[in-house]
Amino acid sequence: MHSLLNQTRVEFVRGDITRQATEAIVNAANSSLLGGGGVDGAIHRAGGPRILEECKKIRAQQGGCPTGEAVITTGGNLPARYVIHTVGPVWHGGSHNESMLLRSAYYNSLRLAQENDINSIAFPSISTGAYGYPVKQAAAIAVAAVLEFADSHSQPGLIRFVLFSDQDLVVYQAAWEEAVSSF
Ligand code: AR6
Repeated sequence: MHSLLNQTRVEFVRGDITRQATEAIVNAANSSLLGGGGVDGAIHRAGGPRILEECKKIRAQQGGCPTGEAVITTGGNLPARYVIHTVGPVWHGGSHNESMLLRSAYYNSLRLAQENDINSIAFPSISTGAYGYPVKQAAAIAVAAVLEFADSHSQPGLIRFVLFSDQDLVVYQAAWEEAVSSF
């Protein structure tokens, strides 16, 4: 499914983020930037050691990546030229600023892409795996952040959500339709 908003195309697909040929893919990282399981593990495995080398340099400069913020590295051996590493919040029941931090993770990733003149970007479902964020609530925040960004920026011209299951794909598509209809 896709949808056009001003000059931005927003797509929803089921797939593996490491296979995406967008200019950048987003990693659901942790603050250490040293890798982990889930999407993070898959990206480092597929992209090779150059990604971790650059993560370590960033860590040496700024001591990791706070929750809600984003940093950029090479894509190494991936089809994508860049990886934008962002850190979503761990779900603690919803009253620990989780929604604001999740929104920031998406928004700051898009801002970093735009600053680097990146014209296409793919997102996974940040925080809904190991970090336990309920997927319906996370999807509503993710699509709202994208809608808000695309409304005021013409770049990236392509924003793709890459969901790992059909179930998540349906949830994200429904969240998008709901958000667009009430925007
Ligand atoms: N492509 C697309 N989506 C994927 C892939 C893939 N290759 N692999 C998993 N998913 P998670 P989080 C989905 O746990 O919740 C790591 O250890 C997965 O099914 O990767 O933000 C980090 O180092 C789920 O829907 O990210 C952190 O410590 C979604 O991606 C922590 O996990 C996110 O799951 C971050 O946890």
